[in-house]
Amino acid sequence: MNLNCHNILRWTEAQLKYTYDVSLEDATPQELHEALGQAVMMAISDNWSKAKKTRLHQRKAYYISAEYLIGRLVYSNLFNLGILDEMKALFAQRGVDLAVLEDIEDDALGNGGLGRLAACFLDSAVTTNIPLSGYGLRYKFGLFKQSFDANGSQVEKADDWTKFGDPWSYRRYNHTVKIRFPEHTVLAVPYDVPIIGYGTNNIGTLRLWQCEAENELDFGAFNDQDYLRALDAKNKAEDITRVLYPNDSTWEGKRLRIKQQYVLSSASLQDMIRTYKSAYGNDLRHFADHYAVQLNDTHPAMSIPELMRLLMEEGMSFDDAFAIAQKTFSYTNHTVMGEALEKWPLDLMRSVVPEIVDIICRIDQKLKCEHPNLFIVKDNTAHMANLSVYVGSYVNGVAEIHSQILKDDCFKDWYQVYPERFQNKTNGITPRRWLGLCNPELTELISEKVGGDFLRDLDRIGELKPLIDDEMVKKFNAIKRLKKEQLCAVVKKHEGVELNPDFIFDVQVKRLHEYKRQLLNILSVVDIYFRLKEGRLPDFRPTVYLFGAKSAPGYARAKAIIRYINRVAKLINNDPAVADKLKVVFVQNYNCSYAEHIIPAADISEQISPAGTEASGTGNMKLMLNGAVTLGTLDGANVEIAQEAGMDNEYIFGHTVEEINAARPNYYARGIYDYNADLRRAINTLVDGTVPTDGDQQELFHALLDGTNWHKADHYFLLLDYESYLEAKLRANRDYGDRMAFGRKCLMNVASAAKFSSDRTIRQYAEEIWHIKPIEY
Ligand code: 26W
Repeated sequence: MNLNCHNILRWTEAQLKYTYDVSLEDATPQELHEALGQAVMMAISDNWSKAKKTRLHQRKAYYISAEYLIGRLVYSNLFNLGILDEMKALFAQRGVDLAVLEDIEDDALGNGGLGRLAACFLDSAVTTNIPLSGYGLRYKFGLFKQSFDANGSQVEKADDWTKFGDPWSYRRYNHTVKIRFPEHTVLAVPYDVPIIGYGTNNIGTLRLWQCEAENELDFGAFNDQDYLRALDAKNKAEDITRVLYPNDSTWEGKRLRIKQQYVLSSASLQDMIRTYKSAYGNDLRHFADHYAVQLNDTHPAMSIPELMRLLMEEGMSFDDAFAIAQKTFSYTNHTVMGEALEKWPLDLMRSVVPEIVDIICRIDQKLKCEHPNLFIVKDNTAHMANLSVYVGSYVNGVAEIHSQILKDDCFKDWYQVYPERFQNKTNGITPRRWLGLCNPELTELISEKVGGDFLRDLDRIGELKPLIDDEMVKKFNAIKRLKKEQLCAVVKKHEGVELNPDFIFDVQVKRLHEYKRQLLNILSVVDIYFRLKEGRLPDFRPTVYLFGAKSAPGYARAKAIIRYINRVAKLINNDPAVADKLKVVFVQNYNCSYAEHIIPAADISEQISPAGTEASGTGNMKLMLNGAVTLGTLDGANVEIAQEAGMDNEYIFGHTVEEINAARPNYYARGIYDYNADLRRAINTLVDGTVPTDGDQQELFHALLDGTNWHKADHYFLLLDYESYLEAKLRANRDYGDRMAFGRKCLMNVASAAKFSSDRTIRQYAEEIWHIKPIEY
């Protein structure tokens, strides 16, 4: 794109003048962000409308997702436009350091992996010119902001992300649609976010729906001085998109959640039908010839009956509507955790979306006629995953091992009837944000070697492999050291903790969940701490263990784990005996922007879920691309990471899926506890007072060793994998001592990361699921 940076600077100044009456020099970071955002929106507007016109008559795909974890847009947009450095220089000439925009908060309309994947997919689709648009919800409050109190407990605060405005979207009131519920009709108002591709004129669209009332004020009530009732309709409508549900992988059958899901589904389908009619006329029988729709997990699965409802409303028969829906939709599964699968009680659902329930029941009857052993409705409960497999073209998992588990376990009966529907699409990440933007130093080093613009074609990064020599390893190590220094400054600023950039940076950043086993990590750190004090680890290389994670606010055990890690950190960081060897830091409010600082600085990437639990993981890919070695199990995409980089370049440990399944029936965690004295000492700190607690770690202790009524002891096999975990962790620590050999492993990871570009993933969706081709712009 040919953008004039001087114009953008001038427009920014003009915006500042007439919206805030401030000069460039005096503007706050928020004012500058607003104005610069608006200037960039102006600069891209022609290309955006051209791209929309070009797409209108092409077969295209829609991604429907309840979550988009976009992160901060200002730097990535300038980066993708190819003007980040020039704009920085121009502003610098005027005495303004664009680094002040680090204060701008993220767009955090997602919880974790599933939402971040959706954001990476949009970036990749636009960059590769694949016609894909996104639909989502514009929550007033995104994922909560996290801090820790003096006890080390998580405290949540509302994320009012638009309080200073939102320069990166346009409100398109003229495309507002109505959503009908038995007790009220609400408006869904679209906000369009441009998705700016890298090295292309193409610009995509993410359309986010916001609920509003038809009539904001009841004047009758107002006249009666009943001001609360006067605003009743407004509040009830706005409640629907008020807040992102902060649960990551635990399912809750809440009324408001059904409403959210229905608004997302109905608004998006109505909008598609409007677009379809404007391009192809009123005959909807060819809907599926022109559009494919991808369901990001089952959160938007009501789209299936909703499309059928809309088609039948236009006079189509049930069978014809069914056939079109089946051709239109495909479904991606993102988890095998039973507690995450959406199962709506029919009565609850009927009270919110009665017509949708009727259609689901008809679909279920049809299914049971064809295949009496399969079901969508059972015990008066609708199983949304089954609905999505039945009324869809394809279902896919997100890493090879996960897709296999779907066929063997979760959807075994379905796989027998519809084997041709099951696919795999291994996840990916956008190399623009996760290398180009967050690690320009490493990007430059790679560019010098392989030349050209490898960020558009990550396959080329593989050309590094034969070029890795001592000189390159030295340069890589120097860059890693620089990224650690930069991270140290950020951690100092946000946590008040001083870290040493000469330490090994061992990193576990992801949502807090028992299955992700942050507790296993910290128990090994406690064990290492004791051993160091006993002089049993003479060659131990100084290491900082860095954690970043949010817990669902209602997830008591996850919160107890956060408290425990924070208290261990306090104990260790205040013990002068290990001050030059060991540090533990749990950063607050881990989010996209924090990740962009942490990931480039990491040496060791902790990916330690028991095999068969993490569907894929994508943080593992980001860390690999930035040259960290994986300390991980054979789970999710770790399997493919080790395949690509070679087992010798990772630290793989623990039981395989098969071994865990074999161990499960007779698993006895206490036997390992009794046998392994070092592990026992570490686990005992949950209850023996070595680590100050207020009794709330007692429950963790019992869950590990005794179990509860509903779970067997140590449900996630921490004790089973402990020995091989510690062995691998200490081996990595020892290997780090040979700086050249270790740096070579790191570089082999960088050079082997091509497969994990989301450009590759999105091309596979386009070819193998949506059957669409890139467009010329
Ligand atoms: C309804 C409650 C709920 C909320 C979120 C259920 C399930 C989810 C998501 C499916 C959880 C999620 O984010 N899954 C992650 O998806 C990533 C992208 O595919 C994978 O890399 C992670 O392994 C998976 O945990």
